[in-house]
This record gives sequence, structure tokens and C-alpha cells, in this order.
Amino acid sequence: MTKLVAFIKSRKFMVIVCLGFLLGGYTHCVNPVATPKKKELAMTDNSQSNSNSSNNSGSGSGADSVAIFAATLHPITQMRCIPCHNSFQQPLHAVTDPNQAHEAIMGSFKVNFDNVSSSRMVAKLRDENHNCWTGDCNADSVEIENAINDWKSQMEQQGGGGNNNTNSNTTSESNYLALELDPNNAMDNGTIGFMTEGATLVAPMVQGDDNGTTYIGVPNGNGGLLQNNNNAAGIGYLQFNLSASDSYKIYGLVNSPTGSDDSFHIRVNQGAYAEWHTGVTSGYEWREVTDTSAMNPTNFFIPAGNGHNLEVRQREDGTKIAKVVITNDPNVNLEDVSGALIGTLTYDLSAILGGVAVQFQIDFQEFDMYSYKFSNPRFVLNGRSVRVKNIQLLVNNSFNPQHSTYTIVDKVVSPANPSASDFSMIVLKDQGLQFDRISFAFETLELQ
Ligand SMILES: [Ca+2]
Ligand SMILES: [Ca+2]
Repeated sequence: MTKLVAFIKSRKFMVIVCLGFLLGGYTHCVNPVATPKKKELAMTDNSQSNSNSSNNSGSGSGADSVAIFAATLHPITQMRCIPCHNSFQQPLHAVTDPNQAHEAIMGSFKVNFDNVSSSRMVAKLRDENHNCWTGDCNADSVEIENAINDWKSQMEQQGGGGNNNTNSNTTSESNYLALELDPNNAMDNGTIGFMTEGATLVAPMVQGDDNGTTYIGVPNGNGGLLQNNNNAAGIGYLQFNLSASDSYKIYGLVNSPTGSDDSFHIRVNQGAYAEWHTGVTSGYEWREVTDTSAMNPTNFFIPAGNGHNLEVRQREDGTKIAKVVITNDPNVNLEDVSGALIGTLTYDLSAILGGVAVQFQIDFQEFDMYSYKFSNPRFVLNGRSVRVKNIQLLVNNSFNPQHSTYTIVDKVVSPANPSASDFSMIVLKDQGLQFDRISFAFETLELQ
């Protein structure tokens, strides 16, 4: 009881102190240092599902993350952060309800159990002097770090987070993710974009680098201007897939410094060439593929299917092209077209399901330099139905409770409805595409 009184007293004291801060300078509560946008992006895809999972989001099998949080970090945020993070300053990790506070932290990736000292909750104090309460930001950051470490170790004791997953309902690991990406499978909603650096080249077409922009082109001094039947021409061939038959526009990100370095011959699937005069650019600029020096608008009919071929052929040497967008969208925003490749991971579950041939599949792509995006988790069921509950995604055999989107799955999947979840999940990279492998653990996986 005395502890509680002391706690309440100290809280009151802190509120008064902090109100003083507030009156002294309102901006104190407004995060003066922008948190990394990339990481914050990660909230958006998780928030919806997390809102349904307040009781167990973040908990591993058997571990109650909320209860442990309520006894470790939450008392500190409640005492130290209430003036701001209880009401108007996101994330609301100081609210009274431990479920809500827990979700605020997990949903916005403020703790990193894989590397506790790099957690935003710690770094904000240690590195950015964010509203320290003792005047010694380093000491305050250590107090937070110790609480998170305590939280983590209690989770591990209860069989939750941390390394060394021992769940017997665990798949084998995928190949390294870089090897699972499908080079012929770019995002496609009527628009695809790709770098030209994947082109198959015929000399004197070469690949080069302009201050970080990789391009293909024929260097000046290789014939000047060539007609489209000239066998000396340098060529780049690019493969692509499209999911819809349609009439497409093609755009290129080109660098055409002079009137003698501003044209290509372009064709698709061995069709007629368009004599594409890009016009002179200032550095790299997006230009629509047109035909003749009159720059007539040109459409390319391309059927649905894989293995289409775009030929970029020398006309004037010295013309460079770095990216291509092919689209049927008249309002396409060329800067926003993702060239990200997607891959599909497939796991054989027969060893878990007594030899019955059932597979689990999930799509992924590199989302940004910090993270992957996983989507469309689903089962290939061979006519069976399977009860599935609490799907944990493991990166290099380690479950990070922040990756909780699919932990709330609790359903029977059937051939008519094989999807495990409609939500996407942003997953923090561990060692990167070249080294990360993914496996999955299921709390429940049973044939019906
Ligand atoms: Ca020209
Ligand atoms: Ca030239």
C-alpha cells in the first residue's frame, strides 16, 4: 500500500513538474526530431490488425506480453511520459490501459527485442535528449533499456519472444530471400516499372553509372546515328510480364544531353520500331516513347502473359536510359511506380500434418531499406481443411513480437477459402535480402 501511495505521490509530483514544462514551452511535447519515416510507415499495415489483438498482440506462444509490459516498462511510461503520451502525443504509450499502451508501442515499433539498445524508446532519450526526467538523459535511457530487457527476458522465460524457436509446428527455413525473388515478377496492376540494368546487352550498348544512377546506352564514338536495320547497333533486351492484354504507353527515364544524343529505336516483341526522339533533357527526365521526329504519340498493344521483350536499340549514340515504365494508366505517376520484385515462399507442411500434402504460401517483396512486406498468406490444401491459429513469422529462426499481424489468425482454412489473412505485414530486416531466411511457426495446425 505504501508503495502505491508513493507511486501516486511521485506521479502527482511528475505531473506538476511536467505541467511546468508544458507551460514553459508547449513545443517540449512535440517531438523535435523527426522519427525515421521508414519505420513509421511500418505502422500502417499493422495497425488494423493490431487493433483487434490488444490482448495478445506481440505475445509469443504462451507468453503474455501485455502483462509483462504492465509490470516492466509501463510503470515507467506512466510515471515519466504522461504529460504528453497520455493524451495527444502519439504513440500513446503512457495511457492507463496496459493493452492500449502496449499496442501503441508495438504498433509503432518503439521497441526492438532483437537489439534492445537500438529501441526508439531508448534512443530517443540517449541520442536525442527527448524529455529526460532526471536531467541525465543517459541514465534515463538506461532505466528504459533495463525495463525492456526485463520484459524481453520474462517473455523468453514464458516461451515467447527471443531466439531458438522450439515449436514443433515449425516449417523449414526458406532459401535466402534474395534467391526467392522472381526477376520476372514485378508488381503489376496495369503498370510495371523496371530498371534497365537487368537488360541483356549487345555491344556497343553498355551499362554505366551516372552518380548512382545505373543506365544502359551506347557511348559516343560508336557510329553516331544508325538506322534501325544497322547491324552495328548496340541493343538492350528487357524481359517483362503483364497480367492484362491492353494498349500500353511506354516511358523511359532518359539522359539526352544534346540533339545528337537523344534518340533510340524501340520495339516490343519484334513488332515495328518506333523511332523515339526523346528531345534534349537536363540530366535524367521521364519521356514518353513516341514515333518519328514529329514525336507522334505511340501505343503498344501487348497481350497478357510472361516473357515479353522490349528492345532498346541504338539510334544516336550518347543517349542513356535508366528506367522503363509500361502502363495502361493514363494518370500514372511515373515517380511512384515500384520496380520492386515479388517472390513467393512455399512451405511443405506434410511433415507437420502426418504426411498429408498441404502447403503454406506467402508473397513478399523488399519494402524499403529497413523492411520487407509480406502479404497473402494462404494454403494449398489438396481438398483438405486445416485449423490454423497464431502464425508467427520467424526471421533467421527468431520471432520478433513486433511482427504480430498473423499471430491473431484463428480459423479453419478450406479449399473454398484458403487465405489465412487479408492483411499485409511489414517485417524488419535482420541481416538483409542476401542473408535473411524466413520460416513460420504455428501454434495450432490440425487437419479437420
Ligand atoms: Ca537527335
Ligand atoms: Ca551522339
